[in-house]
This record gives sequence, structure tokens and C-alpha cells, in this order.
Amino acid sequence: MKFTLNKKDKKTAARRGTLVTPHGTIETPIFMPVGTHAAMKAMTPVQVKETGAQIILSNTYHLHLRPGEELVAKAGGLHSFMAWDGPILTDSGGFQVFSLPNKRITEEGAYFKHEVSGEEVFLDPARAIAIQEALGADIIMAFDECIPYPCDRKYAAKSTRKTLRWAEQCKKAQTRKDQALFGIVQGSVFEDLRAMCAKELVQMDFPGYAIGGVSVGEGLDLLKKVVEYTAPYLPENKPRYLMGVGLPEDILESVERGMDMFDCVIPTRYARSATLFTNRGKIRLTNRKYRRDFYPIEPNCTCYACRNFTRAYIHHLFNANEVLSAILASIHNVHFYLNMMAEIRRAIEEGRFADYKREFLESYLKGA
Ligand code: PRF
Ligand code: ZN
Repeated sequence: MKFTLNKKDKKTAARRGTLVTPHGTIETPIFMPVGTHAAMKAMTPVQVKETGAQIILSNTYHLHLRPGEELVAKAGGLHSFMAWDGPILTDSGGFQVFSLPNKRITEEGAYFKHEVSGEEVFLDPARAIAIQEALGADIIMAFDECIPYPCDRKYAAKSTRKTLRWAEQCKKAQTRKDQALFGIVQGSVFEDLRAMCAKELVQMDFPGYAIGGVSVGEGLDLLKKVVEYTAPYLPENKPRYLMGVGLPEDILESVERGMDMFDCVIPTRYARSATLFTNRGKIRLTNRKYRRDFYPIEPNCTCYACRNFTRAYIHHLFNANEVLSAILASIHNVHFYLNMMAEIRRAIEEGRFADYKREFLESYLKGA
């Protein structure tokens, strides 16, 4: 994997880069749509690609439980199993495990109850890497502990040191050379812990770095601060991934502070509950005011849904509980996110990122 920094913004820490993976090239900053169970909800891979998606995310934890990594490997790996031939990133399970109710975390790893069979399952750094090697994504993630928020300093310090030991173990466990293993910075909202964690990870020399443990209820002001004081510790010539973020405004603020990659279930999850993103903010398509609205979701949008259907029609689909409502809404929302990322990249190239951000937010936050 090779990352090239093409351009740095003069007024902010925003960057424009190119990441070459075995399954294709990714232009950064980029948003990665989430296909947790090796499927984007309500979208075929062709529809995902048509939104402008360059890389998708899937999950170690879920695929380990069902159908199991041996089966995916037998199918020829995740790319061929799900018929997505572009780049894939798998998350390590570090976040999914820790958001479960019945778990036990030790120095060695995490024990949890299998959601389907009820039996006890154990995940640790070596296993998380072995599973991700069997799945065969282009980018794999270290096994970490996502610290809940709020959290006292003492626990945060202890947990962050464990995440560092686990990162070392992940590195040792890696046998495939064609997958890029990213380290994950934890440390909650404590500046010195974030700095310590970032420095230690950089010493271990990963091909990319993520900031984890954000978007856990701390709010946008703290998220901005954490990114602002953590990103400068990360090497300039390596990709920087902000995990589980977020809303359009979160992404813009984080690009401004030097982040390159993002993922979130928001565009697809909101789509299925009829919340659609537009340049003038979010709209609820089930609202009665759209019953006779014969405009597209977003008049200037070039997505398949906006080129062919009206708000009135999709409003009707949601009311009638038609599966097509989720499909069209997901296509639009994912396209909206990827179009915003394309605009961000162009703005950075043309040296006007700060203006773009201001103009976008002025329209987006003012509302429809
Ligand atoms: N760690 C991992 N995955 C994640 C996170 C994390 O901290 C987050 C943070 N919200 C999202 N996904 N491994
Ligand atoms: Zn659209």
C-alpha cells in the first residue's frame, strides 16, 4: 500500500492524498460506506459503486460470528464472497465487542456472548488479526479498546496502555504482507494520553493510523479538540482515519484538522428511517408536506434516485412500506456523502477548502 500526499491546504491542516491498495486507488479525503455483514444494507455493489464509493468497510466481529471467516476464505475471500472488487477495510471488532452488554475484558482480550448461539466467544489481538487475514481486506485494523465516554483518567490511562500492548501483539501476529495494518490511537479526551498513545504507535511504524474512541457521546466540540491535538502527532506521509465519524459537519471539521478517511452508518441508517441529506440540511421524507412534492429529493443531485423519482413517489414508498424506499433513500444519502467528499477534494486542490466549508455549512445548517 502506498500513500501519496498531493496537496496541503495553506490555511488549514486539510490534505489531499492518494492511497493505492491491491484492489484499487482511493482519493482522500474519503468516506467509506459501512457494510457490516458483508453487505451494504439495501444496496447492491453496483449501486454502491455508482454513488462514487471507492472503498467500503466491513466488520471482523460480525463476520466471525456469522458466517465465520473459514467460509468467507473458502469463497475466495471477502471481495469475491460479496462481489465487491474495490478496496475493503475491516474493523477489528474492538469497537463492536465493547459496545456489547454482556462482555468481560481482561488483559488478554474480550469475552462475550455469541448473539446467535449464546456460547462464549473470545477475541484477542492474535485472533482479530487471524480473522482479518482470512477475510482478506486491503486494510485491517488493530484490536483496541474503545473507551466509553465519560471516563475517569485512571481507567483511560490503564486502557490506553493495554491498547498499546495489543497493537504490538497485532503487529507480531500479522503474517500477510499484502494487507495494511492500521494502528488505533485511544486516550479518551485526555490530551497527554492521546499524545502518548500516538507517539508510541508511531514508534511501532504502522502504514496508517486511526483515531478511535471518538463519536461516543462527547459532542462536536470535544471531537474537534481531540482531533486537533492528536492529528499533529501522526506522520504526515501516512493516511489518517477517524473511526465512526460521522455527520457532514463532523467530517468537514475533521478534514480541516488533517483527517483523511471516515466511516459511519449514518447515511444508510438515516435513509432507512426516511431521513435524507440535502444541501439545505436533512429532510424527513415521511412528512405530509412531501405528499404532493414532485421535485427530486435534491434538485441538483445526479444520483439514480434524484434523476428518476420525486419526493412524492418516495414519500409514498415509505408510507406503503415498500423495500424500494430504503433502496432509493440509501442510494441518495451515500451519493450525497461521496459527492461532498469529491467537493472537499476539489476545494483542497484549488486552495479554497475553508471557503467551501463555510459555504457548505451556511446552506446546510440554515435548513430547507
Ligand atoms: N475502535 C475501533 N473501531 C471503531 C472505533 C474505535 O474506537 C470507533 C469510535 N467510535 C468506531 N469504530 N476498532
Ligand atoms: Zn440524489
